[in-house]
Parts: sequence; structure tokens; C-alpha cells
Amino acid sequence: MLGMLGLGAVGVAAGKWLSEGVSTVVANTAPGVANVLPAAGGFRIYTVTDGYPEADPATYRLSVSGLVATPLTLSLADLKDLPQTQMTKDFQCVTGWRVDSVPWSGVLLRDLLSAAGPESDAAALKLHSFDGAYTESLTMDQASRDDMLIATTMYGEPLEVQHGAPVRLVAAPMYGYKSIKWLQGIELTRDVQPGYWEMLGYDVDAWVGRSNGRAGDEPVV
Ligand SMILES: Nc1nc2c(c(=O)[nH]1)N[C@H]1C(S)=C(S)[C@@H](COP(=O)(O)O)O[C@H]1N2
Ligand SMILES: [Mo]
Repeated sequence: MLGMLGLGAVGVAAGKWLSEGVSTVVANTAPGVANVLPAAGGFRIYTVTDGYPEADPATYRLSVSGLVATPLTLSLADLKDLPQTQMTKDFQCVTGWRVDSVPWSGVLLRDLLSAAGPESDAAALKLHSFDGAYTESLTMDQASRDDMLIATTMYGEPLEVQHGAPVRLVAAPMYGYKSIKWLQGIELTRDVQPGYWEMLGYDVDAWVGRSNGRAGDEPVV
């Protein structure tokens, strides 16, 4: 049965999924296949571990470290004290599913970077998840765009655990795999260090519609 579904490592999420009797299946070899759970609103819930890690909101801290003048350790209250940005963007997974017009809010990544003061040789970011497995990368130029958000809410509510609570990246112009969930640390580095799926062959520069083998004018389905 599991082999038929094309699922490799099957953990908590897939078990729950099967027990709920959901009959539609995404079987492919693209980011998120290890564990995938359909969710409300068209999102599919991805994790590369065997579950969804939970952080205590009271003790959660986000770090900004590496090549910065002032390393930061931010609580959720600290994040809420920073200027809040809202954006509504389509969310597009490289495997083909998309959710239109998702409202997010949080702190612009570039505002966090300015607060930490990048050193002159900082050219990239390595992002770490407290799931202990997932990482992502951005160039400083990409991270400085106004559609790269450190999100704490989705649809006007605090992020849910399966969507990366309490804090995730939303890299709006790029495929979903850039949008690392359960964000714990942002490390400024000299060079781009490819993230989890990028080590497995996906494009590091994951622009929607013009990466991963797609031409610029090809509609994204
Ligand atoms: N920590 C972590 N972040 C992750 C992933 C993951 O497996 N683990 N999957 C990525 C992929 S491939 C996609 S498409 C989106 C899916 O977001 P969702 O699970 O909130 O729908 O999360 C991205 N961020
Ligand atoms: Mo994805």
C-alpha cells in the first residue's frame, strides 16, 4: 500500500493521512514527498522528519548570527515589537499545487538583517529549522527584497504548528521549498550553502516559473 503511494519514509503524518481515509494522493519525487498531508485551503503539509516539531512560544527564540555586527536573539515579543508587514501572495509548490492569495504578516527579512548589521563580506543566508533537518539558503540580494517575510501569522491567525509555528519564512517569489518552516536561526555567510532539497537537485534560485526546468513564459500549474 505504502509503496503504491510512492511514499518512501513514512512517519506520523502519512499514518494519520491514511487513517483519515483520504483517497487522493500526490505521488512524485519532488520536495516534500517524505511526508505529505493534505490540509484545508489547498495547502499540503510537508515535513522531512517524522512529525511536526512544537516550540513553546514563551521560550522560543529566533537567532540572527554569523557575519553580523550585532547578533540577535529574538523572542516572539521582540518580533512583534518590530515593524509589522503584511503581504498577500500566491503560494506555489514546485510539485504543482498552488494556493492563491494567502495573507501573511510578520517582519520583513530585510528589516531583521538591518537590525543585525550585515558585515561587508556577508553575501548569503543559511536558514535553520528546529526540526533538526531542514535548511534553506538565500543570497543577500534575494533576502533584501520586499517580498521575503519572516511570518508569524497566516490568514490573520498565529501560524499553526503544521505550517511552521511560531515562525517561518515566506519567500513569495520562489517555490515553496524556500519557505522554511519552524525557523530557528538565520546565519549570515560568505557563500550560498544549498539547502535541504537543493542538495537533492532542486534549483538554489527557485524563482516561480523560471527555475527547475521551467521557461519564463510557461504557465505554472
Ligand atoms: N522545515 C521544513 N520546512 C519546509 C518543508 C519541510 O519539509 N520542512 N517543506 C517545504 C516545501 S517543499 C513546501 S511546498 C512548503 C509547504 O508549506 P506547508 O507545509 O505550510 O504547506 O514548506 C516548505 N518548508
Ligand atoms: Mo514544495
